[in-house]
Amino acid sequence: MKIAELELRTINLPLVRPFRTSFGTQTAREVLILKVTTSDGIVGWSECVAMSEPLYSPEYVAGSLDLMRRFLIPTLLQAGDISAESVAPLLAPFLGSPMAKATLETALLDAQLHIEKRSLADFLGANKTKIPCGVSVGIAPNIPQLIEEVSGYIADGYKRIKLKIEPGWDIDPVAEVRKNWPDIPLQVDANQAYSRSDGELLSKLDQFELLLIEQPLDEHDILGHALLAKQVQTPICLDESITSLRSAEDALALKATTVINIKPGRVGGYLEAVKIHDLCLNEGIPVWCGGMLETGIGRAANVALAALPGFTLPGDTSASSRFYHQDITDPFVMEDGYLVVPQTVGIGRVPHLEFLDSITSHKETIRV
Ligand code: NPG
Repeated sequence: MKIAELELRTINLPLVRPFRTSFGTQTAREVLILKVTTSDGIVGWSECVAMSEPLYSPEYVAGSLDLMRRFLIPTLLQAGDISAESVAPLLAPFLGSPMAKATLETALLDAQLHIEKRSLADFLGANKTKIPCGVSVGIAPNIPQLIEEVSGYIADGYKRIKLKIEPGWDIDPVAEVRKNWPDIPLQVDANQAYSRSDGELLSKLDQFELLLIEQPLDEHDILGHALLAKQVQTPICLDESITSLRSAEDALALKATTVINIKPGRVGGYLEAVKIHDLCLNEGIPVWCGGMLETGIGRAANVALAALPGFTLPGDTSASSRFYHQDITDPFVMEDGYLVVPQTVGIGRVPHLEFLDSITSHKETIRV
């Protein structure tokens, strides 16, 4: 496959409600969208999960754009005839930036699967046609508002609730949600907000029979997570710390994690995500698919990944309406707590161009 044209654009989508985490509050999502056209006129789409600011990871939208246009895209163009599988090795000399690299690999994979007339779900090895959905609930202004928000999601049919926590917003909100819904699968996500000395505090969460505590400590503190895992009974799940197959192997070997959140953008793409899935499946480690407020483009690909056999826990693969009044693609609509896995060619969704244009703040085209 030869690239003929790349179109990079940034869009802005308002969120249905503010989303507060320990690293900040989002009220809108700025997204970098990539369209690749091959020399045969085949099109592939992807989105970059980097946020506007480097608060969750070092990557951010303007930085990803710069990196892609300055280094990554020229390297792929210089390579000539390429496949999705050749993207990661070609871009390996450029350090870091898994999200930008994943964006290029995914758009090329979408195009490649259109050429092969194959769905992403089939290509990745999915064995399910629908997947159970979880929902991630931001830090609320107070407990009554949290309960009201969670009630809405339970009424919608979500099968698992994830509560964002931080110091000062942990034991009490979790206790209250557990009291209201004694049987709902429940987990918490700290986004690195705690420190090694918080073991005793976090062990107070054990009484609520949570599925897991996600990323309590700094992403680089693998030893700290291993020590914490001995102090708390609730399984520890790593998110930010897992940036590659190698880091997953290390964290498992060091017993720093017994569950893994796989986010394709964070690990450099869907091909690396499948390798982590395969490792975990072999080792009996449950995995689930994380989310980063994706539009229908990224969501479609995540839903395909979440249909692989090792994804035994519901992911942050919510309906489009969890975050957006209007998605840029046909929306993902939940039925009885499930989303249907796209079975059409490629990632299975294309943007609605008129709407996409109406929310585009920047667009540039690179022609070969
Ligand atoms: O369902 O898309 C979703 C959001 C799930 O909580 C969620 N994502 O830390 O996992 C996270 C968090 C996140 C959001 C991370 C935005 C980075 C950016």
